[in-house]
Order: sequence, then C-alpha cells, then structure tokens
Amino acid sequence: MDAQEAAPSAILLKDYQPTTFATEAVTLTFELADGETRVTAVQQVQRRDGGEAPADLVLDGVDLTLDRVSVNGQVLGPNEYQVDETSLTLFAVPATAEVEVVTWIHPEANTALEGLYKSGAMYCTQCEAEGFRKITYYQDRPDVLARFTTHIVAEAGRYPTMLANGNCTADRTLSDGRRQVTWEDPFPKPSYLFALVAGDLAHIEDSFTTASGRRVTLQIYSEPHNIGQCDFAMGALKRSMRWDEEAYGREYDLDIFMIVAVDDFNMGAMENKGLNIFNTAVVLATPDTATDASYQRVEGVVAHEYFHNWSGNRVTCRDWFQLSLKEGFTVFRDAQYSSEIFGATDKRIEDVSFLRSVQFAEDAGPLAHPIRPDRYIEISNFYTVTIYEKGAEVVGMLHTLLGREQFRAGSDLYFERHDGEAATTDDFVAAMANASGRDLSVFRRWYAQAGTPVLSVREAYHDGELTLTLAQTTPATPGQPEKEPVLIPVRMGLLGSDGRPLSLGALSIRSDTAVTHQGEQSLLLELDSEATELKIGGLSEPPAVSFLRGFSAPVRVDYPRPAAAQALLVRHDPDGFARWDVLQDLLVNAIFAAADGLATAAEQRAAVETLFAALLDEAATAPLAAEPLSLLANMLALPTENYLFEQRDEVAVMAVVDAREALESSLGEVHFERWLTLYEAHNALGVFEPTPIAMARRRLANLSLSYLAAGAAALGDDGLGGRVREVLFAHLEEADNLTDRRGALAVMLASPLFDSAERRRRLDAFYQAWQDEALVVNLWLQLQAMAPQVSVADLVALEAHVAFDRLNPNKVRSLYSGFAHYNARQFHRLDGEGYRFLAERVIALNGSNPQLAARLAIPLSKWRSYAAPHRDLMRAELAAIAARDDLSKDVYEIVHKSLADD
Ligand code: B3K
Ligand code: ZN
Repeated sequence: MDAQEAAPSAILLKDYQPTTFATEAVTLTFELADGETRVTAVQQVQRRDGGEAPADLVLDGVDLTLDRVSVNGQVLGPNEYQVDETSLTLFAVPATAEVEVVTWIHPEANTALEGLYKSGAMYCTQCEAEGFRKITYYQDRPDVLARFTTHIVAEAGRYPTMLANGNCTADRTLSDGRRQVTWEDPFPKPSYLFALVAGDLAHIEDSFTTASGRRVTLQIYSEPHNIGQCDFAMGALKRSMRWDEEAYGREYDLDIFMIVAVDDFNMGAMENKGLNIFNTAVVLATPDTATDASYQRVEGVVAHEYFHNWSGNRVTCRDWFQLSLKEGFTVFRDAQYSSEIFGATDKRIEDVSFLRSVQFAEDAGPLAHPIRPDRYIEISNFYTVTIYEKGAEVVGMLHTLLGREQFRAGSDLYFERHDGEAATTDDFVAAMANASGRDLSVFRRWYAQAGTPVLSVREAYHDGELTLTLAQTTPATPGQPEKEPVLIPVRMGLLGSDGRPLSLGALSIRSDTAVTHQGEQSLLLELDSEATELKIGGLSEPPAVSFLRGFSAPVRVDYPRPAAAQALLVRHDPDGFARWDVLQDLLVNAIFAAADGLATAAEQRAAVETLFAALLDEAATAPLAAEPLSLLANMLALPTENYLFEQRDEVAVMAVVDAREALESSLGEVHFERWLTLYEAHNALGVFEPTPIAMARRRLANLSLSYLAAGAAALGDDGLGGRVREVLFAHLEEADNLTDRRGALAVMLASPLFDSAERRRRLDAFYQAWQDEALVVNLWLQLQAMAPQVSVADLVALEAHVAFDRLNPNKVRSLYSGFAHYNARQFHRLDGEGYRFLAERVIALNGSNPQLAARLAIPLSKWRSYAAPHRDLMRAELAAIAARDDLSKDVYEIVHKSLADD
C-alpha cells in the first residue's frame, strides 16, 4: 500500500445530509461470554420523507463479524446486502421495516477502549463518538435518535451487576439457566449515549428529590475495593442536581441515575443517559488517595457529566462538527458551578491559566481549528481544548454580553425549542439572539474562525482625558489566511494613584462602539471592528487602567503600561483576577529578560522581589478566608514553563527554564524568613477537610516549601539547608493527606538539597505504603516522570515496573504525558532522546489504542515554536512516525497536519 493510497479522507461539514431512514426504536440483546459475545440488534426503521418506495439502508460497522441480517423476518441472501470494512448496506429496504442484525464481537481483545470492552473483569462501553459501530451495524451518528431497550444475558452468578440506560424493567432466568436483565430508556437518544456495564461490583446508594417532588435513586458503582472512596462524588452529584434546578431550571428525568467507576478509560468520563461511566481518577476521592486538585476535579467532572443530561442528551448535536454545542456550553456550566463551590476568582485563574498555556498554543499551531470545525479525518482528535475550553469562553462571552437574566432566558428558550432534537451551534446562538433581542451576527464569527485575536491597546493622557486606542487582529491559521474582526467584550475599570477605584459615573465617556456601565466602577466595552477609540474625560490625574477584568474575552493583550501603574494594579485592583494577571505579565517579562540576557534583567527582578515582599506581608495579615488566601497562593506561584513557552516564538528552552528557576531561587533567598513564617502559619491544620479555605492554606504551605528549598540551596548555608530538609521530611511523614505528601516529594525530587539515594529511599517507601492504590501509584509514576533529573533509561525502567501497564491510559498518561508535558529539561534534551522516547511510544500505542497514541503525539506538533536544534529534532521524530504505513487515522491526522507546509 503506498502512502497516497493509505491517506484517509476528510469528512466535511458542507456535505451534511440527514439519513434517508430514521431509526425509531432498537432492541439490543447482548449475550456475554468469554471469547465471544453475540449482539442481536432489532431496529425499527422508517423513511424520513414519508416516501413509500424502498431505499438502501446504510449501517455503520467496524471490526464486526456479521452472523446474519434479516428484514421483516426474512433472512437476506448474499446479493441483498453488501458489507465492507466500515459499513453494511441493505438494498431496497421497505419504507417501514424491522431490521435484525446479529454480530459477533470480542470485548476482551478490545484494547482501543471504544465500543464494548473489558476493564479488569468488568464489561463496559465507551460509544462517543463512534464506538457504537464496534458493537453492531447501526446508523451511528448523533442525529439518529431512537428509543433503546437492552437485554443483557450472561451465565447466572457471573455478573451480579448488569446495567444499561434507563430503568430496569425485568430480571429473569432463561430456560437455559442464564440470567437476563432488561433496561428500557424512554428518552430517544443517539447511539453515542448508549452504555452497558456488567461485572461483580459494589455500590453505594442515596436519593434525590427533584424540585417537582420526584424521588430519584442515585447509585455509584465501583470494584469492591474502591467502594469506600465514592462518598465525596455522591455529595457532588446531589449538589449538582440541585444547582442545575436552581441555576438553569433543569430537572432530572429518569427514576435512577448511576455512575460506574472504571480503571481503563480513554478520557475523564462519559455522560451516557442515566448511566455515566467514569475514569476512577475523576470519581474516587479520599484524603489519602486524592490531592486537592483531584477533589476539585471530581466535583467538576461529576457536575459536568450530570449537566450533560440537558446540554448534550435532551438536546444533542446534529453532527460532530457541532461538538462544542454540548461541550462548550457544559464546560461553561460546570465552571459556573465550581466557582460557587470553590471560589470564583480561583476558578477563573485556574481556567485562564489552562486556556492560555494549552489552548492558545493549539490555536497558534498546526492543529488550530475553529470551535465549530468544518472538516476532520478522525473525530476523536477533535475533543480538544479549543472545542471545550475556547467553546466555554465563547458561551461565557454571551453571558457577559447578555447579562445573567437574558442569558438564562436564552438558555430556557434553547432547551424548550430543541428538547428531544439534534441541534447546531447556530440554533444555540439564535436562541440567545431571540431571547435578548440582540443582533449576534458579528459575534457568530467566533464559531467559524480559528486563532486567538490579539488586542493592542495604547494609552495617552492629555488635560484630564485618557484616550485608549484599541486594535484587533487575528493571525492566519491553517486553511484560514484571512480573518474578520470579532466581537470582543472588554470589562475594565480605573484606579487613582492612591489605589482607589474611580467612580465612572462622574466621568465623560465617549466611544464609537457600545460602552455600558456595570456598577459604578466597571465598564463593558464591545469591540466589533478592527480599531476603535475610547475617551474618558474629567480625570484629575493619569489613572491606572484595569483591563480585561475577569478575562472577559479569550484574546492576547498587547498593552505596554507604565511600571508604576502595573505595581499599583498588582497591589490594589479590586478585581482579583486582574491583580494576578498583571503580576503574571511582570513575572513573564522578568524571566525572559534574564533568559535573553537583557540589561534590564536585574532591575526587573528587583521590582518583582519588592512586589513579593508586599504580597508576603499581605499574606501574613490576610483574614483566614478562602478568597484572599487562594488569590495570594495564585499570585505567589511563578508562571508555568508551558505558559512561558507559549509567550514567544523560537523558544530557547533551557535558557527559559534556567531563568525561571533562578527567579524562584532568588525569591526564596531574599524572602526566606517570610516564606518560613507563611509555611508555619498554614501548615498542619488538624483533621483534613476538602474545603476551599483548607485547600488555600495547603497551597500556601506547599508553595512556601518549594521557595524555602530553592532559597536554602541558593544561600548555600548548610545550617539552613538542614533545617529545610527536616521541615520537608516532617511534612512528608506527618501528612494526613496526599496533597502534602505530593508537595514534599515533588520538592525532594527537584531540590539539590537531596541526593539520589535519599530520593530513591523516599520514593520506595512511598510505593511500599501505597502500592495497592492505583491512583496513588499513578501519581508516583508521574512525579518521577516530571523529576528534572530523570533519564530516559529511568523511564524505561519504570515501564518495566509492575506498577506500569501500557494498556491502561491513566498509567500511560502519568508516565509519558507527565514526561512530555511537565519535564521540559528532559523532554527537550539537546540530544533528542526525549523526543525519540515519546515518538517510539506513539508508534507502540498506535496499534493498541489509536486515540491515546494520537494525544500522546501532540507535544511534538509544537515543533515550530521552539528554537533550533529542538525544532529540527522534534520534526525528525514526527517525520519518522509519518513515514510508517500502518498508522491509525487518529495518529495519521495529527502527524500529517503537524508537518504540513513544511
Ligand atoms: N463526552 C465525553 C467525551 C467523549 C470522548 C470520546 N472520544 C466526556 C465529556 O465531555 O463529558
Ligand atoms: Zn462534556
């Protein structure tokens, strides 16, 4: 097969056509047995256009062994149908017909974890996006909505737990002694929401009474040894159910809602109707097995999947180009929810950090695509930060522009109009436009246009008047050389030189674009053209401009501001997000000044040190409350390496990593006593609680530890070094939770205060203590993969460790992605060994789990943003993958796009 022949073809949005036949109902019978599972699918199909003539019915199917197919009870002969690698075509099917298809499948050999597969001894499914076609021949697309009945048949006693979507309507013994359990889902749904689980599972149970008084049974299932770790998720589920009623008027609709935790899962979780399936990593949580970040993730993902019951299931997507319709909206909803639970500023900073380091990078690289793409080769590659996180930002901008009440009216209208339908992103925007009466035609460009807009801002002050000149451009992205202006909502305010916010009502504000007051101290500016001016008169001095508060639009801002104004904003801006944001900018510039050897580097570092002194003093006197402490914990953390890399073209990796470390050391050194005070004030809080205040305090304590270690090493004082070592040992040994253990271990693995023998001892002891907890062992693998001195040989040794399993995505991500995403020093080694290690793993996984392999390759796709020799070494590895003729569509698409136009 030559490469040309092998090139998979793209699916295009413009080719969308509804199917000829609707599938109204389907009854599935699964006969589960070792080695061979038989699936019988009986489908009621009907021509959509009311026509009476017979027509061909095309069913999707992959990796299936067809046993027989019949139409209206007649088994078809060989010339009445045709099978190929991806479909089964039945010729001349009557306008209304019952189609029965019997297939054989092999779940135990399914390592791709799509369709029906086994995780340990348990059978489970993952059908989104196109997994159902690996179960039976079916019109496997989201705009075919059918009522599902599922019979699960297996040897009695073998699988005490047998679950599917909907309500359980029968449980009986068949004449041959096998057990048959029946589930019926009254809500028509696309096949991607189908789910089945069979195993010997434990469960916890609770209930929830909906606003209209219906009692819903809630169950969480897991393997028996994990069942003690499900209570937190149950609490999160009940909180989410209440919240969706209150915030969006959405009630749950079945009598039962189930979550099943599985170890082997490609993603986080899946919103199958009434039967969510979760990766154990986002459902299990106890103090010893989950970090604070994991607790937050469990809360957020449980909510996210639950919220999909409306935004995704009741109203689903017409086609996969509309994926952001359900994902962007649901991420926005779960972020609103988590903001209420954990604190709005903290959540916003976390989300924006992620967006700016990962999504902006994607949008600036060869894999850039709009939130509503118009072509794909493999849809699994489009579950991206752009579809999810940028999609959520776009929904968030609608919320900002419309305001809370009109946004809610738009959401109500959207659900009312499209309940039970498969909709488009256009439908969503139309509902928002209709409910608010706003013209959203310029806004819609966000859906079709890729790339991150750059907003340039220049300020001038004369005679009591501030003029802001604003201009937007969006850089070209693959396939989109020309861009149009988009509608950018900018929230802003002004501060006087005393640090007080100015009252805007008393000032004269003029602009050729819409400006609205949001309270006394904040404006909302709507930029919808390439350039605009804002004039604010009646000022008594040049103000400090607090710009893009709360990150009101997903744009890059190029706004050179006077240093004094920046320092003032860092200290006094009432918008916590803006304080953090301005400080990030100062830190980024200080690090790059050092990396580039600029003459101003020392001065910039000194300015940062002065600001840190003020922030550390603020921390010492701040009230013991979550909001101020978590903001300070965010502000005192240096920008991540990935965020730094994203800020420049042709990044000289080691110079940046060194400069970042040097800044950490000098901040640790000059403020050593302050860090110690901060550590002592917030460490060891007594009994563990997963509350926002306790989390903020643990963050401050752990952050202090890393500065203390860096500072002690920089000071080169043996006495201080010894003291910090003891503090770290105690932190590790006395911890009653995984956050603190992880914090101490991570510092030990990076700090020169520890030698390799000491590190080994601590790692071994940690493994001994937690070897039975898979999630903790994964964290142990990841910590080692991230350690700055880990060698490729060490990684290979870890692959051979009993704790590793190449078929388990969590373990693969811990080791390989931990290394490629979070270990800049070793991944970007100048001998190219880090890149080769990753590329070889991509090739190894290409056959067993294509989805996972494709994701693993993504760090290499960014080769153009690094300086030589990195870029050439990375490209060579991509080329080596691309040269193979056995690539899955998933990996093919990523590597070929990454190399395009080269
Ligand atoms: N909808 C699923 C993602 C499925 C991914 C399939 N490759 C999880 C979520 O976004 O809620
Ligand atoms: Zn989702």
